Amino acid sequence: MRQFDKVGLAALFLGLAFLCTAPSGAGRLRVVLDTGWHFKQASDITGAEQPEFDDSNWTKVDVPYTWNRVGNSGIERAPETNTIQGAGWYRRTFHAPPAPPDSRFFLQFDGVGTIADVWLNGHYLGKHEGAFARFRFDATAAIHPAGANVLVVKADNSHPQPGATTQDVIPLAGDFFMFGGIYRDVSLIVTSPVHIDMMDFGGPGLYAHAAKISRDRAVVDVRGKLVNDREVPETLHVATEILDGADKPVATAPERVIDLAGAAHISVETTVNIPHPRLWQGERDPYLYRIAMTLRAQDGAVLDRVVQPLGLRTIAFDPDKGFFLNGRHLLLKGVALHQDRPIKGWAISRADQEQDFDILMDMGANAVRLAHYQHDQFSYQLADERGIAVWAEIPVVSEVSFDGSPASPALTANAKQQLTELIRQNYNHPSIVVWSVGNEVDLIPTQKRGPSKAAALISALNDLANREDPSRPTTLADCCEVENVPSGNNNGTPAVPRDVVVGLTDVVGYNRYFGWYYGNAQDFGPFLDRAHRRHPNLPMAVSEYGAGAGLTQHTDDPLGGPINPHGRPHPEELQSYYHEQNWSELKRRPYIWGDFIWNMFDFASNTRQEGDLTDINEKGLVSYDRSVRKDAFYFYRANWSDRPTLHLTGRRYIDRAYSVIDVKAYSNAKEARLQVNGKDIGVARCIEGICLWHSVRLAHGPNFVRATATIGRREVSDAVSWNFNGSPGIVRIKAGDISGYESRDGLRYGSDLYYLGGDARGTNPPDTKPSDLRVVDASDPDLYSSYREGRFSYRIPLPNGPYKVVAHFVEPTETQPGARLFDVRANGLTVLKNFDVFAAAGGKMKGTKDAFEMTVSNGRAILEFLPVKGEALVCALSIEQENVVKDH
Ligand code: GCB
Repeated sequence: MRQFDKVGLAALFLGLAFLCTAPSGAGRLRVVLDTGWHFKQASDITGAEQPEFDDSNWTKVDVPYTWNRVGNSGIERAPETNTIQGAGWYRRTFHAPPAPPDSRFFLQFDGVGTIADVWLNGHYLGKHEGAFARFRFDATAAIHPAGANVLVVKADNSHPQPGATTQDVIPLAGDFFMFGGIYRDVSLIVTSPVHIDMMDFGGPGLYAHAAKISRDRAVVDVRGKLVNDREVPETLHVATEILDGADKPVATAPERVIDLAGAAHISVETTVNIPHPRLWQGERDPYLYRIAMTLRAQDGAVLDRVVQPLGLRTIAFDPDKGFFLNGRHLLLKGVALHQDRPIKGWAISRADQEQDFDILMDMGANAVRLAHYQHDQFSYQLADERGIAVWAEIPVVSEVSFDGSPASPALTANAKQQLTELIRQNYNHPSIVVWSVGNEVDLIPTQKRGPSKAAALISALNDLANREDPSRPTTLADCCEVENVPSGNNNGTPAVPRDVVVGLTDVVGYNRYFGWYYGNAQDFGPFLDRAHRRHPNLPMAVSEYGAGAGLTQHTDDPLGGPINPHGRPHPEELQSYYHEQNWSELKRRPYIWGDFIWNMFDFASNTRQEGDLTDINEKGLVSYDRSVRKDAFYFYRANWSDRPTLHLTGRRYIDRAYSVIDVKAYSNAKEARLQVNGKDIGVARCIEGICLWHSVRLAHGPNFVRATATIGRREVSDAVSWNFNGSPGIVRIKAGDISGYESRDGLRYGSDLYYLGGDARGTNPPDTKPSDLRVVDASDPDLYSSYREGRFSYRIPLPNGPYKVVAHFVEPTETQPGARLFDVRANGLTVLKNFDVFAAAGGKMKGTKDAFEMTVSNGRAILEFLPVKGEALVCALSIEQENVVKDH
């Protein structure tokens, strides 16, 4: 077992709350500078950094504020969309608070995308490169302590490309939009000239780690970085104490008296023993202490004080048994989060972050991957307070250069800076269990290209993370480790090692999308087993898996037809099916230390035109605006949470194509009962969270569907309303199609259903470019765009009686008559013999149809498609009872 952080000790930067209220002379003072900014989006504005510059015609904004607006519902891009990546200027005037004459003034930015240049009163304070970390500038020399100050920030989120300002700033790529601007708080912090280091990569300057925890006591090692910004030496009294959850001091270190030279830095290390410690136990008991370091002058005056929360816990990762918190196994049921919302972009509030945590916890998640970069401090604080384990990461995403070469020295330096910021600023959060140093970078060496592009950078970052924080393991999220590639090589085949993730980081995560981008969900488990066998000593997580879902797109059978993962449509029911299948693979593998769903929420990505949305990656289990929890959310709630859950699926699929359907609910009940229009349909057992009622009949018109169950002693119910506007005596099926189709003559064909065998195919692969589409020669070409092929049958529930069947065909591949021949049988009688689509249609890619009669006697029409030569196929079926009232 890899034991990390024998005792993890943490403190959260709660100091700010304290600072706001701290009187001058008794520590620090923080003034929030969020209001009253003037903003203009423009690349270069001559003189804008000068105090006298006239910004009266700029837009008045409060920060957090981004000019970008990305992602909307509907398949057209909304006119308000703003994806401009370049510079945006922010200016405001403020008055410094009254402070003693030798005070130090620091400007603190909690997040500016992507590069910030800052001027105060026309003096250039500096540049910060990196969109996600907090940074500070010492503004003492530039500030007017008694007068007006003009603060100017140029934020630049230029798209990274060779020659761009951002060319050496991570991330170079990524499936998320990089919003620009001051999107988190800005503040002025006033300290005494002797302070706990304000310039330590944005970190608190106070770092704590419990070296030992036993039932009787925890031994906490504390390091404070102290700075004397005066030229003269200062004698300091340094007090370190630990406060319990009720703010009562429970332990103190012996006071240290330190002579700090003028203009000097010093690191003070001390130990505090906490008697009978109470552990941070994740959700069970996320108990937090606080650690406080106070600097006093000889006369007793408080010079500075920093307070940080502190959680005591151990973490360990076992390659065979998974994750352990305080020696107890804990399955990390995780979700990944981005930090954006509609309209606000990255400029989100604390309430937004709280809502996100409320939602993920309601689902039963106990772990979160704060992807793909450092999030707001408040999110890590929430994770501490609520007992949610965190995967924290820096944005080394996909690319480390533009031309396939290894990372440049400048990019490496920037990645190191961002990693140092991430770790120092978040070191004290007990919730963080891993530092991730890369996502989906190219780790595969090839003979052609030489050594892997990213391995050197990843190794360097790994070493840095281990030095900065030996108490937590490093990880990476791998996309691309290849297995079973022939080792080379006398025929030019590149030799690809199969263990590229080994030896780079302490533990690893796999991003894999079996059943979405490739393969089947059922391949996932065997893939993981093979990886586990290849890397028996490497603790493994699943760092991403997920599927898209359009809330207005539906299917009666998620396997009815292929989809384009990069396109439209993405029926909601397919996402549910994907997660059912994937989770069933993952839950059976105890060696996995954590599973992280991609993603908890839809998020902005302006390369995506998918599902029914624009510029949004819709793999979220919850909509971008957080208002809709998709069905798959409740699948996890039923499986992950103890909260009573009963949820009928397909609730947004209101206007139904078929009158006989399977009804499904997600529940953590043992069984549930279903009623349709007041009629009892019966009880279904709920297996692995899924309760299923087969062949439920809907009436013409509105149907009120209600499920009930008892969970514990609680009665729970859920209800949906579905319309079936067709007739029970008419079934129209678009074979091989996941969505269904309304024909040019206004007839509704449902998604492929009631079939047994065969494969769903299209006349064009789902990802064909519009310009390359092959169009079927027919009066309604799209009716022929998909087909079921092979040896297959349809068993269609229908009232008894005589029927007329129309079957539509196309020959998509064969180029001559006689190449494909098949029979069609209707309830045992051959209705088409040696049918040759090519011959009947008069060529390839031409639509043709055939009609025949059949009689349904046992409540079922059975149509069999039996190959004689090649495979049988059919594009669409229309089965209509003779003399039925036609209303669709
Ligand atoms: C990945 C990436 C993530 C993408 C995701 C997707 O593997 O790490 O950034 O958003 O796939 O949806 O394709």
